Amino acid sequence: MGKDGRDIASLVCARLKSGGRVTVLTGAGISAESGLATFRDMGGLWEQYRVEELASPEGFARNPALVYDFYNLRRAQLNSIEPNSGHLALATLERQVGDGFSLITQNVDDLHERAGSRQPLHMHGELRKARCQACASVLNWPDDLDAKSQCSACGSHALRPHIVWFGEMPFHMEERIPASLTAEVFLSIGTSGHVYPAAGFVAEARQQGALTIEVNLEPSANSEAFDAALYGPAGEILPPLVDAIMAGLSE
Ligand code: BV8
Repeated sequence: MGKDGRDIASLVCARLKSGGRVTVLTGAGISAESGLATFRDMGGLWEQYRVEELASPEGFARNPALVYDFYNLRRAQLNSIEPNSGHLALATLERQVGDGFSLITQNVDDLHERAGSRQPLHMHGELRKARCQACASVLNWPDDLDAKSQCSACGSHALRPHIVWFGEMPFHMEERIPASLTAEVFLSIGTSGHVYPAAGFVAEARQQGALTIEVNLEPSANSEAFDAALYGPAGEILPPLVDAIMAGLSE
């Protein structure tokens, strides 16, 4: 890790040593090295589909079978991929920092959990869950979902992917995300900064005095809001960065 990385690690340590908390926001980029397609990069999922047809209530109402299939395809992908070193490094940092650590993810995969993160805030929902439109129950759903799938709570056949679509309110916006944006360090990883309200979190954290850091392949759409940045694959950047932070905390 170069000088920039070491400098950033020491800045983070200085904040954490004085009792500071750290909030991490992740996007599709942290799962890219596990083999999950990102939305915007070459071959990104949205290039193959029009997003309005898929990730929106209107698209689901218009063609539920297409939307069920889109999520069934992505859910099935989860069975053949593993968390990568970026997910694992974040879980290590979480164990070190303890209660002062919050993880907000835009991702709907379960790779953070499988890497050992205890309770990521899935603001855009989760692929391996279904939600009943009749009784609002949220059910674990690791397999294919379709119009014939039955709710185990109320017996209806009105299950949808437990995913936040465009135009829908993201989860945890009332209390847990605002609380986590008061942290002293805000670390954004693998997100292009296009999708709101997530893309606005860095400005909120900065306004509250956070040290803001971006780790991404290239500058995101909101890169000017970050105090510092490390560009490259998260799976290569995060392990040495977390190691340097841990070393600094143990001095
Ligand atoms: C809402 C679930 C109201 C679905 C998703 C006009 C202007 C501004 C905003 C809007 C607008 N018109 C409409 C809006 C609002 C809209 C929005 O932001 N639209 C955008 C497209 C303009 N937002 C909404 O509708 C949201 N709801 O606003 O409700 C509201 C608001 C506030 C409070 C109350 C109510 C709902 C948005 C949620 C939509 N659902 N996901 C699904 O997954 O199928 S979003 C979806 O997009 C994914 O969750 C994904 O996370 C996200 C894409 O963003 P990224 O994660 O950043 O992924 P991306 O591919 O874009 O970038 C990856 C980055 O990683 C790249 O920069 C790449 O360089 C980098 N990378 C790649 N490999 C690596 C890497 N980095 C490091 N290492 C690597 N190896």
